[in-house]
Amino acid sequence: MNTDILEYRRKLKKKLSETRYEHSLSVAFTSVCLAMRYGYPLDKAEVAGLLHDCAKCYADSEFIHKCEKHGIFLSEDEKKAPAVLHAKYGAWMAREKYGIHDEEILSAIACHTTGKPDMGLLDKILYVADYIEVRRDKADNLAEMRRLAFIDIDEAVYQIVKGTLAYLNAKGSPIDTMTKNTFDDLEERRRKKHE
Ligand code: DGI
Ligand code: FE
Ligand code: FE
Repeated sequence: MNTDILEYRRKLKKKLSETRYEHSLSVAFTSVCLAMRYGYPLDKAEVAGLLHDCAKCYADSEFIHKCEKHGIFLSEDEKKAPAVLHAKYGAWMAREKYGIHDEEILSAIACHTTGKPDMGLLDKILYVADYIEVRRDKADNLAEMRRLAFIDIDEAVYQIVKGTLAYLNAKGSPIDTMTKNTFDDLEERRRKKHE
């Protein structure tokens, strides 16, 4: 048994609110299920899921200062969309505070909010697990995404990014270039696959 995971859990539980900790556990378990389905190492999926929101112990307004303090580069539109910053800062915390050095885990945490072009399997697993985990109840396409996730993960990622962009546009929220780039990359791949 990987005892590190128990240590990560103890530490995380002290840092996060009860509901955020429950969400993190749930994302870990959902990531493991998707890893079983798509043939990815279960232990890495579990750690990525557990720690993906480890920076959510801070308010969005704190991240710009924290990133500057630790020399983490932020683009201008990242600064305008602070909701995305806990992912980048979370990857930094996973490395520095939890001792995670696996680049696939760090990548998945860093891009779990916006996605990124050319996502790897763990990036996709975490992105989808974060959206479909059992405690989520807001999005109206949850039932369909929960089904699709286990049939075609690429299509699930595409649909979730598309829905997120529509939701942000409707709210008038600033869109991070990375979210847009993720969508363009996925559309291009989808077009090639279907032609
Ligand atoms: O941290 P969680 O709540 O578990 O989920 P998350 O990290 O996926 O964050 C979800 C929120 O991030 C959701 O309300 C959509 C928002 N988001 C994703 N891409 C962008 C964005 N918000 C802005 N402003 N701009 C983006 O590009
Ligand atoms: Fe998050
Ligand atoms: Fe999350």
